[in-house]
Amino acid sequence: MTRLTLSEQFFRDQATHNASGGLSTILNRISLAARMLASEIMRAGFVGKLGYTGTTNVQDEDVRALDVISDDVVRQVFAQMPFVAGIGSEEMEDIHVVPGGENGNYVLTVDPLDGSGNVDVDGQMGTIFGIYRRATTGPVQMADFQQSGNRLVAAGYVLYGPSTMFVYTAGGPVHGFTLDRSIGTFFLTHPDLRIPEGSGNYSVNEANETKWDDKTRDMVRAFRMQDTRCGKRSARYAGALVGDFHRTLLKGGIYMYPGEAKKPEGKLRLLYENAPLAFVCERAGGMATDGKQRILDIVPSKLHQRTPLFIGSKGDVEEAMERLR
Ligand code: FBP
Repeated sequence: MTRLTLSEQFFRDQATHNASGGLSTILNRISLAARMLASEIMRAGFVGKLGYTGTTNVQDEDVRALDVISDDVVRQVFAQMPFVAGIGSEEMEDIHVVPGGENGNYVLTVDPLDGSGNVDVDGQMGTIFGIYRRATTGPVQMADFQQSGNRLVAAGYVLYGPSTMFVYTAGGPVHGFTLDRSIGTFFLTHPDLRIPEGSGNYSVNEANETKWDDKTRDMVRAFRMQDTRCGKRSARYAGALVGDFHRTLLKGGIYMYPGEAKKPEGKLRLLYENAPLAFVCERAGGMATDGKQRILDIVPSKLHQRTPLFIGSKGDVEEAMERLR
């Protein structure tokens, strides 16, 4: 059976959405970055690229060697990319103006290596991306990124696990592709993904329980005690948002990163983590909120703005929200 390749699917989406040739070119570049990163991750142990660099990033988080490598890959792959004017990245403090992208119609948001804490233990990691049409003309500026997730043109993620998967939507169905490493090509393996209802796991770092407010604590306990309309749920937590979300997308359930009493905005970033995954989740029939409102309705004010995240099967997210009211 000859499977569609990623590029062929992109061209189909482009035709459906009358997207300029730029969109499929951008998606193909993201696919190139994904294949480069998959190779870097596989070789990191051989070439001494595990562990920390001894520096911290704009998030005041310890930077790992692979964080630097993933940032370099994104910069290289998008340099002289005429369709992308600017990039908002977890690893860059300010907007990255793309050399040669002055006339680009799009901006890219990216978490180059999500779950980098898993690199030393050969755990799941990912890359998350979102693509917006520019909101302004002239030099790229913050206003181009101050768009709600409703205005995303395309979004998705790459999962580096036992296999490397590329999952995206261009506003229509969500499609999953698996990398054939022997020929460096992604092939369609999961067409038109739909998130199941009434099944799956709940996924949250319960070690944070003492930091939550009472309603959050009671809500998570209800899932743990299987005392919700969602019935029996096992706990799963990969420590990598992309891995936990991908399992939730395929099996159903809910992933939560709640706000904390002292950090009500939580840990995860809106522009390059929560909004792209919310776009995928809703196009697959699921739901994503910050506990009160749709993630996709939130207009970012800052590049690295954080929000709480409750994402997954509609029934699970609705139950979590009812218990948080
Ligand atoms: P980054 O690794 O890109 O900073 O992403 C944040 C993250 O690692 C998520 O991937 C993961 O779900 C979460 O933090 C884990 O946080 P914690 O260790 O606090 O549970």
